[in-house]
Amino acid sequence: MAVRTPCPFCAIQCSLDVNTERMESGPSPDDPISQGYLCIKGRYSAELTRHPLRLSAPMIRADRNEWREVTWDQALENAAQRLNHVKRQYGADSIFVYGSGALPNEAAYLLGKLARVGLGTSELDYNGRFCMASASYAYTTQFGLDRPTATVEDIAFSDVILIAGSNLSEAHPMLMPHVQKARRRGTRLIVIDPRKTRLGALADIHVPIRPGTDSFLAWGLLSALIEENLVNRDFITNSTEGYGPVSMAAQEFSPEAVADIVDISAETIRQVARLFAKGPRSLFLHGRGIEQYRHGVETVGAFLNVVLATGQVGRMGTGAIMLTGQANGQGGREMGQKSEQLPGCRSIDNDNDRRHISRIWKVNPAELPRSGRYRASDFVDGIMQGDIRALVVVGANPLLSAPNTERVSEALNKLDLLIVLDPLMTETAERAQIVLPSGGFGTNEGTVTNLEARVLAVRPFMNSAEPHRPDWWVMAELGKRLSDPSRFSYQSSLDVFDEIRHATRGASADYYGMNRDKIGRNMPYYWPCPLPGTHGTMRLYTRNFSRLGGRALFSDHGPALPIDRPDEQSPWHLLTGRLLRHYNTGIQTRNGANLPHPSTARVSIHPGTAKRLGIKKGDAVVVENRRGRLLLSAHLDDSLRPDTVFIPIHNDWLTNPNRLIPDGPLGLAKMPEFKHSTVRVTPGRPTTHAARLVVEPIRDGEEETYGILSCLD
Ligand SMILES: Nc1nc2c(c(=O)[nH]1)N[C@H]1C(S)=C(S)[C@@H](COP(=O)(O)OP(=O)(O)OC[C@H]3O[C@@H](n4cnc5c(=O)[nH]c(N)nc54)[C@H](O)[C@@H]3O)O[C@H]1N2
Ligand SMILES: Nc1nc2c(c(=O)[nH]1)N[C@H]1C(S)=C(S)[C@@H](COP(=O)(O)OP(=O)(O)OC[C@H]3O[C@@H](n4cnc5c(=O)[nH]c(N)nc54)[C@H](O)[C@@H]3O)O[C@H]1N2
Ligand code: SF4
Ligand SMILES: [Mo]
Repeated sequence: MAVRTPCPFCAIQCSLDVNTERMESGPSPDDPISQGYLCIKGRYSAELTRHPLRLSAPMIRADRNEWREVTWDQALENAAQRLNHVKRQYGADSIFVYGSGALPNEAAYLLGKLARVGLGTSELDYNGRFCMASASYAYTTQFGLDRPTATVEDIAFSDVILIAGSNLSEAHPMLMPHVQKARRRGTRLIVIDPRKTRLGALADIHVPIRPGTDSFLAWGLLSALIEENLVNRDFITNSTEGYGPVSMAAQEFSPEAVADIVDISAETIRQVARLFAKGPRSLFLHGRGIEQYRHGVETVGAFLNVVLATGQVGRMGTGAIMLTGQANGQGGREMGQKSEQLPGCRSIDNDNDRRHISRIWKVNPAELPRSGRYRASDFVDGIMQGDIRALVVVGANPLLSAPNTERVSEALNKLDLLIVLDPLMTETAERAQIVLPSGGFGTNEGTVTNLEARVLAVRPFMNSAEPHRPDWWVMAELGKRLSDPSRFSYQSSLDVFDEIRHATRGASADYYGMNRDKIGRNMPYYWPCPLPGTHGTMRLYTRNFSRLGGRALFSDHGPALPIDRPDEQSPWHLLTGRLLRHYNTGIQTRNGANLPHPSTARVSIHPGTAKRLGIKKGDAVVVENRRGRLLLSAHLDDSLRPDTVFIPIHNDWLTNPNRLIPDGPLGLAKMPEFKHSTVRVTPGRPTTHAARLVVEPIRDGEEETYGILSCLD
């Protein structure tokens, strides 16, 4: 039997047909994006159902004692009792709930309700803080909605594609055929990335920018547009506001003035500006490479200024696409697990929004908590200061994914109570007192919203006798035990979706008009979808923007440099990012049974730099700064700038680059500066057995093009 469900990995959400006898994933041939192909992660996704770390039952333990397998009823009772105990002792706000963009919409929605109604805590946030927070902030303030303006279909219709800070061929591989299709039509490709990735190698212009300086580049582009009279005056006058002061400020950042800062010639900057303005249809795509900086909001904002100044939005083949990362990174951020938001991207401070949600949740608006003091990016401070005593982590592995991991580890050890909901025994779960086998591929059910804001049905296919339960069910069961049970009685995930429709009615992320039966029959729905009988809006802003008054806003935030700067102690830029075959903290892919996973415990160094440092391919290398020290294997890579090294984020506890990443200061969106730090690199000597294993030579031959596999033969 084949069950149709989306891929458990990236936000493209390619549809899979899972053969449940052979337990194998194949592509759904009629999927509009993947069209009969899959990347290697999707192809081998069914490995997750036989993952060696898959939990076999709910587990509890007293403090550091041995784990004990228990029934669901015992586990839920125990969780509720221990949470209530912490709440009685230290107050509701001593409990921090940490959600995830891996959760389906129903689970993300109920997680927010569980925190705010079940526990009554204001301390709620999710791992999307690490992912989409900068882009969300910029799109919401400048355009009005937290969503890309265009869809994947627009890629093939554009004449110029500008891509900044995205490793598309590894992180969103199934978009590559769409870029290739455009290229065959003659579309020009510009890629801004300090590394010449495979996408960069394809580009007409690759811009190997100095890390962390993209905001200067974007202001330089705007300045060139103004100076060369390439701005779209009609569009600016009719559809935007705030241009006057921004155009004045731009004069300071001419291509010549920023060239040294960004380490790109003024002529290249002008060339990029001209191409983008002339289009005729230009599209801007971006990933975490420009967003995961303290000034991510400012940088995205400066690029959106370029889109607005040239009027490249609202027509087919134009617009701005933030390349959302996690499976439900889009839905996850509009369902109300974000500290400052209620479902539908409603504001937790807006009285009308509070009244609307209070009515749906049957609580008094005055009782609805407000935004907490801490976010996913600084909950560690809350624990260290004794404000947070209990942590509930659902669908995330913050011990590896949060910055400054040594401090995260110290904080987890300080907690009175840690509860983790995950299909796998993660590094974070190993520190917990209660671990619940919740959700994940094959178990979960509900809906997800992909990077186009298109809603898809998630279907379970595992044997119902196994101990894993869908996340929505676990939230509802916990909710019933923590507060008035009637607030959490749902017969199925369909009931939860129905509540989501009403909760988001009239909000910016409006799901009210969607029909759950039809989503189940694979009909496409995009939000905003306010009217039943319609299918929502694919391409936004064809007439007006969604801000009050209908105009887009130019961002007046000036450019800024990264937190860490190279000096004698730490002369090299460190970049972090992804590899094709692995996923995020690697918990799902490092330990896979059959997937041929290369070692990730490596640091990529430019061959010239390696030579200067006396380092050869496969040598043990120490990469360190004042925050920590890693022993890695040297990987020589001439796609890097000579002043830059790169470490993948998928590594285990000992080799994880987040040991070196600053955990503050945080910027407007409270995004840590994940992409960058500065380090010293020296030849190392493996002294322990564990270290010798780490520096095993890297296998070659892992380079099939973008890992895209034809799976229909
Ligand atoms: N294979 C795979 N795919 C994934 C994931 C995965 O773990 N593995 N994770 C998913 C998730 S959650 C996310 S968020 C996305 C992330 O998708 P991407 O953002 O595309 O991936 P990253 O590798 O994090 O970073 C992208 C690029 O930013 C560049 N970069 C670093 N610093 C700078 C800078 O200062 N300026 C510029 N212009 N570029 C810079 C890096 O060199 C890198 O090539 O991928 C999703 N897809
Ligand atoms: N230095 C550095 N650090 C980074 C980044 C970077 O580029 N550089 N990127 C950041 C980004 S963009 C992200 S998104 C984060 C990711 O950080 P995390 O989310 O902490 O990392 P994952 O490995 O994706 O962990 C997801 C967990 O959710 C579980 N899971 C999957 N599906 C389900 C489900 O349906 N239900 C439940 N309950 N659990 C589920 C998986 O088994 C896994 O344990 O890392 C951030 N950290
Ligand atoms: S591109 Fe690969 S990882 Fe992303 S959804 Fe498609 S198959 Fe899954
Ligand atoms: Mo992400």
